[in-house]
Amino acid sequence: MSKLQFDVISIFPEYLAPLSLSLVGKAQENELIDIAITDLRDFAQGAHKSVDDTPYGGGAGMVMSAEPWANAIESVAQKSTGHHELIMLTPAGKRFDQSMAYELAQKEHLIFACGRYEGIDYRITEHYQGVENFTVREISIGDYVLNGGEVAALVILEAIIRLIPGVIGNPASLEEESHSIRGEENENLVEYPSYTKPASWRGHEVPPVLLSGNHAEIARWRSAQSEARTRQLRE
Ligand code: 6GU
Repeated sequence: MSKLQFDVISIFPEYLAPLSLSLVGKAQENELIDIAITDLRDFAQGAHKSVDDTPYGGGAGMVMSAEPWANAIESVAQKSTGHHELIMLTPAGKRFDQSMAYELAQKEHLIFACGRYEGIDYRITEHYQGVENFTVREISIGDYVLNGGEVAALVILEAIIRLIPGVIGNPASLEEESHSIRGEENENLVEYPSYTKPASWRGHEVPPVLLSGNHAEIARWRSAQSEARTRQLRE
């Protein structure tokens, strides 16, 4: 299996520094994945290295220009010969979820375009939809507005990378966590609560069933907790 390639394009490369920490950092050290960060400014033209301009049609704020983005995208795409998933990070995109994380974890090359200001000239999305070997997706991480796509890229990368075989020490833990647990109608459920020693802490007791050693009953209790917590969240 060839390793997954991730490229992140941003005008604030320092914002992506956490990618060298923890499990994601280790996955790179262990060569399970490769993450390269590209500074959009390196592809800006002119003495002022400008990457934005005023919006056609008027309105507040600035729009990121197409040409530096195209040059940056083509620079990272030419490193590999296969298919490229171009991910446009925008609050106007499709909401990211666990099933999307599983889907993206199967791809060979993901390019994250971190827009800032009022976004990227929409012709970037339109153009690459028509370019061979490219799939373009517009993705949001939730219904609120961030200053740019960098934090969203960190969120999505972490969710994807932990699903790649070998990244997490105990892959069984992936099956028992929120959004991987299946309900009776195959819907996503959140995780049951967890406890560790001591059995009594500041007057709060661990639910006795967890100390019973009865695995069937523990499994039943945990399913019931997942169902109840999920139902409560959706009320
Ligand atoms: Cl991907 N970008 C920005 N700027 N804001 C967001 C977002 C993305 N997802 C939710 N809010």
